[in-house]
Amino acid sequence: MELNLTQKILAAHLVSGEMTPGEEIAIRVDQTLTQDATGTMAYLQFEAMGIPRVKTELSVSYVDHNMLQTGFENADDHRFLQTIAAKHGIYFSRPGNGICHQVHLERFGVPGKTLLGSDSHTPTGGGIGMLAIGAGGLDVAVAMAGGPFYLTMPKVLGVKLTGALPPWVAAKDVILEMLRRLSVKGGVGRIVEYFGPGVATLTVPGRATITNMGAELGATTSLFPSDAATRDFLAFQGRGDRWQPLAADPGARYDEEIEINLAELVPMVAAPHSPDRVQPVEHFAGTAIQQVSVGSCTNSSYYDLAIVAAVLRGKTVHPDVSLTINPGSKQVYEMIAQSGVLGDLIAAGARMLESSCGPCIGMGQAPASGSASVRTFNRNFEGRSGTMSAQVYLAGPEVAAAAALMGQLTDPRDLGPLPAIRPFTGDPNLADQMIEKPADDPSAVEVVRGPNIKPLPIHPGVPATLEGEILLKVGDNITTDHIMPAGAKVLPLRSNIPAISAYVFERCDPTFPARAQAAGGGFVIGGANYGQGSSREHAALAPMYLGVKAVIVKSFARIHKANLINFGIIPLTFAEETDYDRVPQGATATIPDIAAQLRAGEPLELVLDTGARLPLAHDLTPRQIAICLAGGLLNYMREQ
Ligand code: MIC
Ligand code: SF4
Repeated sequence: MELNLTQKILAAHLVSGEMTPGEEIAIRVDQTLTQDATGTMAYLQFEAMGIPRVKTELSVSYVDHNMLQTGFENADDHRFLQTIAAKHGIYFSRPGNGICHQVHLERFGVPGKTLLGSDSHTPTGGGIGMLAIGAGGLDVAVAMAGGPFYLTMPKVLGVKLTGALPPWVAAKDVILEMLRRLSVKGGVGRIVEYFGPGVATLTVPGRATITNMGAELGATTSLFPSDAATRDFLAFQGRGDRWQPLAADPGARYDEEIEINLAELVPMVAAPHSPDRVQPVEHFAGTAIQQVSVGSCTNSSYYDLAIVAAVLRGKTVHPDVSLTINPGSKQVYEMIAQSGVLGDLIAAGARMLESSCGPCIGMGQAPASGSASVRTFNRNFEGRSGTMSAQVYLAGPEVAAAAALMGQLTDPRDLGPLPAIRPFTGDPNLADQMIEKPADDPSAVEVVRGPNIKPLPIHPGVPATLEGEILLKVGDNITTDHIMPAGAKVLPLRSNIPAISAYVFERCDPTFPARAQAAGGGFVIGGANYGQGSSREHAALAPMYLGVKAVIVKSFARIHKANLINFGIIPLTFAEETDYDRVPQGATATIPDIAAQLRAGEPLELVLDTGARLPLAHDLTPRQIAICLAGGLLNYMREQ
């Protein structure tokens, strides 16, 4: 039978289950990655499993998020990560070496392998034909311990690309077009596989931009074939031996199929405050802009920075605009330094930042009150920039460069012909001096823990009947940035669940943590696509610590739902979506006999003190039910 590329890679890694959409499957994980903001928890969990050395082919720990060191916390965490990596067989990418996804693509990714990363943008690896999936830190810890990764077999959405991008139109516009068509929930339960004659016209970094931001579709991952461009990319990285050609079989079928003619795309932006509010930039032409930020795991490759430099060359950033640049990796930084791109940027007045996530996760560069910012990033959720009143537009580097020059949103096609970028002809420096190999003698390594690293809270286990207050009712598309904000103030507390819990739902209702604790816990009610966005398991761990017992919504985003299960919060949905309207915040509720009913596969009910009895639904597998009832995956593993 003809297989598409997704099916081929999954079949080669299948440990259990049937590859029928909707069925639970388990796959072998070849590589893992973590970043610092999720990594400290992941390694504490790995440590708790008592496995001396990782069992994957390769595991890498990156430091790229918590790079502002306004107190001791982040630096302490970096030292913890460095020492625990050395001890347990994990490569360590030092702060300054770059953003995990960019560095992994350059230095470690391999076509046809599986990669599990504790960051939702792990699918960046799909740009070289890797099946790369984002997950919570605990799932990554299990993979490092040699366990398989469980997921619901997604549908495969084939996207046929035809034509070629016109001048000034970017790979970013391809994924913005996908978001315009499908929305932030259109990819849920799907792997997006690109194919067709248009693929060959896209560079590997361009493909990686597209698979990276496929996370914003809610997709499990996105995947490109591995072809001549992939071979050249790996050869440039001195890793040509890792290349193999990979593509769907001729005549292979997809569960769903759409087509994008690249030649018909125009420069676009995603308007505030959602990555799917996409329109051609010309609709917003003239909107005054006060900040332009180029970087993030979506758009921080050599070309992305070189095109900005080419637009600005010999000119100065508009007086109303602050332009910040984060090169995606040390390699990219060295390349722009050698080619003269860096000099052009500095001369034009760009504010050069380090190779890190930076403003993308609110680690500095919060915009001015009520101002507008154009960012080449992937998320523009309200408040994520660090400024609640900021208006953030997402765009490709061409649109960002035009805004930096003109001080307003401008269709870059109005700037005239596309300027030539400075070519890179130098030495990309493949020595990896900033990547440390694991220690030969683990017993000689002492793991250093700072005072901010607190032990993991333990779930008490699920009682026979759940009882509590409806603590909070929120609407559709609630992001993990709503549930557990990031940014310069909160991120340093990622290793300290009691402390970080004080910020749960800060952007929806800052009284939530105190109320939840005073009420002895309870329930959260949400709309559709609850928990979209980041993979941060803190959005489950901290609510668990505050006593949240179940979350009842219209529908869930994939990673967050898995994280809720992993930490013993039961993810339920309304059997009738309209029942959402019948649950008032503040009511007292019970879910009678939940443990017995779940085990027996019997229906559940939410019984309110208003007298209403609302039927609930779930699609938990028996394994997931056992995990929930044990109070999470760590308890469950201990029981096994
Ligand atoms: C993000 O982009 O939101 C993050 C920060 O990279 C997160 C991970 C985290 O919260 O640490 C992600 O996307 O998974
Ligand atoms: Fe870092 Fe932003 Fe990418 Fe998340 S989306 S990994 S914060 S650059």
